[in-house]
Amino acid sequence: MKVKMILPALTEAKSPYWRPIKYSLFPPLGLALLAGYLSDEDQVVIQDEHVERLNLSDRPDLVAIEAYVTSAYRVYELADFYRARGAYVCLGGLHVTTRPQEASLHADSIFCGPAEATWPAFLRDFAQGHPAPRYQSSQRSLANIPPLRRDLIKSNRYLVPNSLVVSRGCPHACDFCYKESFFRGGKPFYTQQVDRVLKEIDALPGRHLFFLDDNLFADRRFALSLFEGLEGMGRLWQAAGTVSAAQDDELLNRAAASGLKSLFIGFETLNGDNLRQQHKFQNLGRDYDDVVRRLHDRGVMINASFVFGMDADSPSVFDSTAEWAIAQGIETATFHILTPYPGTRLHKRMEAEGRILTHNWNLYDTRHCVYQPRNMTAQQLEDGYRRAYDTFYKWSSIFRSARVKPDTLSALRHLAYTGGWKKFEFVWGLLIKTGLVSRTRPLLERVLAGTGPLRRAHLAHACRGQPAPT
Ligand code: B12
Repeated sequence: MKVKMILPALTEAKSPYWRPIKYSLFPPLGLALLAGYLSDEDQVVIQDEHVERLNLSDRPDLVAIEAYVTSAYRVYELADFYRARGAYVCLGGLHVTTRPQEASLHADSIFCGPAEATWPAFLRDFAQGHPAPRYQSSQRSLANIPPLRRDLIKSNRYLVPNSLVVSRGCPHACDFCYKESFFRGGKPFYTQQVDRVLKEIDALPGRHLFFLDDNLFADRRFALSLFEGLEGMGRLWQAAGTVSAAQDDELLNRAAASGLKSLFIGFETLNGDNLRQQHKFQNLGRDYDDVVRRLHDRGVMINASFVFGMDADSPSVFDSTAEWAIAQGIETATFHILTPYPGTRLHKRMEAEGRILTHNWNLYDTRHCVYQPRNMTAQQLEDGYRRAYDTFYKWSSIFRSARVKPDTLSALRHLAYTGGWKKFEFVWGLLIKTGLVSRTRPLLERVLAGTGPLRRAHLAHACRGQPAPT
């Protein structure tokens, strides 16, 4: 059987928000996992529209498409196209789970929730000629998943092909998060076995790893045992965690010792009323300055995530948040406009209050305001969001931030990492177009590790003014 798996892209390349490097980071792991359930006789292709033009002249028997909220219309367009060509079309992923009726108009079968149990069930039904129109996940386990079909990923098109997901979900339940609806009807958080994860890591080339888990630190025992296993493997890794994990000395020390170099943290807001309203209790009362200090003291860079537009935000929130992040020496920041994703408690509340301004899913990309904010206009929110980005990433801010670092090596690493990520868009664009993006991986590893030219410059700086060794 010919099987085609597609990760469609969110918007047309003309969009002012299209950053080639952002979309050339990670391969579609969900699809590579689902491909692992197919038989050896099947001919399988995975295409990711973020990094390649789709081949639409093929005639697959079975098409599996992943839908995020922002790619929904493109997903439906592709699904209709392949159904018209006679293929059997399956749709799954986050948006399908939250809008099953909408998705089922374009699919032969839809899949709600994680598909580790439902996809193999469907494959059996399909082989027997009686597939169901809808599969709803209820069993949740990663114990018997097949190895990811990394051989189907065109790894030279990604900066970080060594990305992994070793858990699903998160034990917390914040109002704005997709998790609530996606994991409904089963366990909301579960992990792989550590031994399996370490085996998978062992087979990955290079040094760099990126864990895409929502919260790698959520199960303390699992995390400690993973970090213990990673120690001595010579890896450099990045992941996402919470402020509470950063305040857990043992966890953080172990993570740093095993190669943690940069952590994505959902600070979300500097305002406690906002945290309470969104039920993000795990951040309440935490000293954010202390979180930053602890990570920086251990040489861990920070990607701080903030959400603008919660009900306690006023128009001053943009400047004060960006200013805090710069003054703290935070390396990269991701700002978002609060987005009531369908299926979330936030969406329900906004709908009940009559505050949803549009159901155009293209705009649910955290860069547009799709609801009526409480203390400002939608325009003020969008303008302020862009201003926060401009302020945070202007060269003077980057230098100011680098200056608060305790030593020259960290300051140089800050300049290289932040500048490299945001200030050379045209170079990234060129590297991606010419297929050379994967060649920059060794450079990324050096920046993360603080070795090579960075260490030499640091030593030169440290030795300046001292008598030459005799
Ligand atoms: C990596 C990532 C990206 C990467 C690339 C995505 C990729 N290569 O897969 C990049 C950087 C490009 C990206 C971009 C964006 N992302 Co993103 N991303 C993620 C992240 C962190 C991990 C995805 C992942 O690998 N998950 C692990 C795999 C195993 O799970 P999975 O993909 O969901 O697949 C499982 C099931 O969904 C199901 N399944 C999925 N598809 C299908 C299809 C079929 C047929 C079947 C049977 C089953 C099935 O089976 C899999 C196994 O259970 C998630 C958060 C998360 N934890 O999922 C956010 C997330 C998916 N992103 C999100 C968003 C908002 C965006 C952006 C809009 C951000 C932006 N402003 O640009 C864009 C939109 C991209 C688009 N195409 O529309 C949201 C989506 C919200 C929503 N309701 O749709 C998430 C959930 C983050 C969040 N917490 O809000 N993203």
